[in-house]
Amino acid sequence: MSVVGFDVGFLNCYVAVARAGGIETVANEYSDRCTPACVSFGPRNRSIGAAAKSQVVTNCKNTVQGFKRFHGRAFSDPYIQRLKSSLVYDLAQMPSGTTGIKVPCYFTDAERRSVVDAAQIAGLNCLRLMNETTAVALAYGIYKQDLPAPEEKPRIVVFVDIGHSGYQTSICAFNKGKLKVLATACDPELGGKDFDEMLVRHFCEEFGKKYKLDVKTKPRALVRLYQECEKLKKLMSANSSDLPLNIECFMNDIDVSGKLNRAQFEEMCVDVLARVEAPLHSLMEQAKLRKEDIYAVEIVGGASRIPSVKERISKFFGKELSTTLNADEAVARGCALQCAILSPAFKVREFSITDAVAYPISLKWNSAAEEGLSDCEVFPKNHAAPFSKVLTFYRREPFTLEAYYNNPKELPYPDPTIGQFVIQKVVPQASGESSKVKVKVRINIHGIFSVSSASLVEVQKTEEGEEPMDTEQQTSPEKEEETSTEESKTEKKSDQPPQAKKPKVKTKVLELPIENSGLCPSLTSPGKMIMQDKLEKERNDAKNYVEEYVYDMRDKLHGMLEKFVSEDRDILSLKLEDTENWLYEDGEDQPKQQYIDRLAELKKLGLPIQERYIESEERPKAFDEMGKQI
Ligand code: ATP
Ligand code: MG
Ligand code: K
Repeated sequence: MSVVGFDVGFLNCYVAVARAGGIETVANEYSDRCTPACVSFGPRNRSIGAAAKSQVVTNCKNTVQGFKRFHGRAFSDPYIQRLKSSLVYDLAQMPSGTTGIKVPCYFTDAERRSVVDAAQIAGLNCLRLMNETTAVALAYGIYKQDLPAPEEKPRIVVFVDIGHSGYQTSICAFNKGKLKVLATACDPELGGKDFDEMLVRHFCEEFGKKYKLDVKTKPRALVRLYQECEKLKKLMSANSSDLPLNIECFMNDIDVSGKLNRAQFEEMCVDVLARVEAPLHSLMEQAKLRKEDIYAVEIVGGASRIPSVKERISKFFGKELSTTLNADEAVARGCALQCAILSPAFKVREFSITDAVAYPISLKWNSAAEEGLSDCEVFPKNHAAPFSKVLTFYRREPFTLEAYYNNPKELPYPDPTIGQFVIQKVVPQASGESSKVKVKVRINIHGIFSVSSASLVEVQKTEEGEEPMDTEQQTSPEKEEETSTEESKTEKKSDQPPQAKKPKVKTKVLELPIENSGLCPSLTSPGKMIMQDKLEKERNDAKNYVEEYVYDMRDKLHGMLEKFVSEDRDILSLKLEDTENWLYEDGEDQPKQQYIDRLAELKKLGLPIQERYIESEERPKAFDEMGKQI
């Protein structure tokens, strides 16, 4: 058994595996530790990673990159609409209203569910879906030997991850054996891509003037320009002098060239750079800490290498940044560490992680007491997660709880709905009074919200003298808390008989079914694509068998089988040649069965020859055997 941590980035993916000796970032089939987050849909099958990336230019319409931010988004989402124009491939609206990428598509559902589903489809058991900066925090903390003792003042560290598409920060408190995320802040639309965008815009303009080229009209040229600009951006991180950008046969057979230096680059990126500070401000404000309280600021993510980005962050905190973690691999390594901790197969130092709720969650419901809606914030911002809470309602009939993000302004999505949960089979008490209904809401280890269970407490009058029985059990390993909803409190006052006259009662707990609705539907038939890839492989294999047989048999006809061919030699030779030609012409691209049939035809001719050969080989041996027996 092995446990693996994945960092699925917008641009790049990293995979780290826990081994006996520690965490190791693994290389892909090209011996590269970084795998492009890229899928290319060919006419018959998919290629993934580096193989797909190599088709970005040739198969640009069907090669998808940067899909990380599309998971679970509605097609009408302004983010999608804004991005649409800058993408080379086409986006489409799925029947469910979510965003599909126009190639065989399989993305729907809200992000986390979608990722957990995707992992399951890939045959992986997702132990924990982690926030990137939390994974980084774990990778930082677990090896530190000098963390303050549990009762001491915690060590405060800020983590900053700037990738290709997004910028996230968190502030964490460390003590020996544990970390707690105090606050998080992000700009989900600030990353390396924005710097690329500025460069592309600049060169489009320049080439427009200099060569009269309208680059935006040619997707292929645009894709190449993006690639070159990204390279230039990286070079500028290490060099401040003038650097060239040359592309041969760029458009209309024209070679283009330009140059740029870091100072010019920074000037054209002032607006982008200005956005670096806002999340840092928010972070400090939420955590209610002073800059002096911070022990270190750790930066990771590819775009954290841009000198002017580093400068801004460093200036904000008034301290040198620390880069003790591997900027590219820290997320994957942190995830692998978490898996190793969670897996019984590994002995790892215990390290407890308390994450923070990024977006506050509320429930609303139809009030039984008054007309109208009531609501309650169940998980405020920065509330510890994972976590369960039990809410108490007094009801006579089934009711619906609607979960939603209550601060849509800070949400990266325009739709704040999480889902509706119908608590079914609620009935009044035998006495006609409302029943006490306990509803458990939770944020699980993946950060996914749900109304996870509901139960009705049935009150039964008991024989005199019998003790009331406490049937409530806490089984959840997660932190749990019990609260009453406002409504239940008021009902409690009016509905319940005065304490003094309280008869001896026995309670029985009935589990109630919950129906989810409004949650995005699960992923659609990716099995079909896995099937397609499998069939394509089988088809290729069948073709290869024919080819192999042709070459093998031709060799043998001139070698070991030579003595055993008679008039059938010419027929077979002809047939082999014929098949070879067919393979390069009409037979290049045929259904699997065609290859199987061809091979069978060849074998029908070849087999008698091979049999004669085997017989002649076996005969002397058989004589030997007989001789021995006599
Ligand atoms: P995200 O975290 O946003 O989903 P990601 O994890 O795929 O994206 P990273 O691999 O962390 O992103 O970073 C990729 C970005 O970093 C790209 O924009 C890349 O051009 C940029 N980058 C990498 N190295 C450098 C460098 N030396 N200088 C400037 N930018 C760099
Ligand atoms: Mg990343
Ligand atoms: K373990």
